[in-house]
Amino acid sequence: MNATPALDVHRIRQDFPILQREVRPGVPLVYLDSTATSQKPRQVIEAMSRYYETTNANVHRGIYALSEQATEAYEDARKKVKAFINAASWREIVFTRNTTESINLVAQSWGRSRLGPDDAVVITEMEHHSNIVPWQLLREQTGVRLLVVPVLDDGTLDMDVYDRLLRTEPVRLVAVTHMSNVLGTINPLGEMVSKAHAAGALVLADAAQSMPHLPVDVQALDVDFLAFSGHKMLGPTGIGVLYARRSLLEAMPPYQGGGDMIRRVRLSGSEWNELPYKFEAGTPAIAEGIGLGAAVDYLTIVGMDAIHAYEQQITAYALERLAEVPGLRVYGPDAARKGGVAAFTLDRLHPHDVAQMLDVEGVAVRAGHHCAMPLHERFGIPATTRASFYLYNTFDEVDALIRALYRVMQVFTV
Ligand code: 7TS
Repeated sequence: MNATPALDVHRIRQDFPILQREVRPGVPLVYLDSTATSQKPRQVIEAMSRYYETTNANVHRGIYALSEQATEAYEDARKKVKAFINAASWREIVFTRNTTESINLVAQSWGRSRLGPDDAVVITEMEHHSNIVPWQLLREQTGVRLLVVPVLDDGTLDMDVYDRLLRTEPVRLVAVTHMSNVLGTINPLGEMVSKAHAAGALVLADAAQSMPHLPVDVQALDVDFLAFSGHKMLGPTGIGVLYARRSLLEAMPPYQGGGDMIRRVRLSGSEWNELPYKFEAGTPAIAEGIGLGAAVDYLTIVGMDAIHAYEQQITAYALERLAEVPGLRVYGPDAARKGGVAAFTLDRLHPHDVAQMLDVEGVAVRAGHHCAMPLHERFGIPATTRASFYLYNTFDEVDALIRALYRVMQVFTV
């Protein structure tokens, strides 16, 4: 028996003001681009407005009540994130701007102080540019080697190559996406971590796509670093998270210097603040942190198991309907092994034309390389059209996508 409670999608939709709007008069919005950024529920928008209307002050500074309340609200959000990912301590939750900044922090602080030409970092062919380019920059700075796990035709990682690299190369870090933003592939992160640890390597997981859609438990996964963005998980832009094991953070040098990250500054030298503030220079994104806390509350009440189960159902339905469309090819594994993403090509039609025509019908999808150019190159295509699903999407919206695709084909074959 499946004990997971079903989602009441129609009730959930009532919480998202933007989903009530029409793109043009008479054309309702069908938002299928949550992989790029999710929509925000009223609870998140209101938490941020309430902060500005009632509590706005700088944090960690004031002696006065307002600043103390602002600090409490902001630090409360950090504790919510800690509980959401089951970190051992709130001191392991570093607030950043987004996934990209979290990964750059690890590369520039941990990587730059520890890696050299005799070391290797392993990435994969399915990474977002934000988990490729920081390591290329690090390679230019330190001479560290960058090794790549290929993607198989079915959109999964070549685990034989992964095993071989760990066996034969001086791998110090594996930087891998938990879930692909194009193929939707959910990688076997727990297994990859235990293999990496056995070989003496650490693991950084890019959880930009998994955190919004799957239950993620950093202690169960035993992962060393984990990066994600607030804006893809119902929260605002401008706030992201780096989780790292406390012992690693303790040993790492600061990433940026400035206010808040110091304990004492003398002109001859400075001492660093305690965790996590050592990595949070300058006035942080206070309202955004509070908004992320509200998003975490929202996801927790709905339940990550329920969200994941619903997304598997709607994705299976979408893949089934897309398979009916002549000349359409979806990339990535079957619904059981992927999250709510369907990136596809249509014979003889350019993905940008497809996305533009879908927009006429009110269907918002993204077209392009989705910041994963090496992955598109691997499949020999310059671009895909990508539809993605979240807890507020309905089966009717999948039908609207399919109807719109048939109209696109009619227009282009006349
Ligand atoms: N990693 C993955 C797997 C992603 O999907 C993205 C964003 C990022 C990192 C970077 O996140 P950011 O918040 O730092 O920008 N992915 C997408 C996308 O697929 N379409 O737009 C952004």
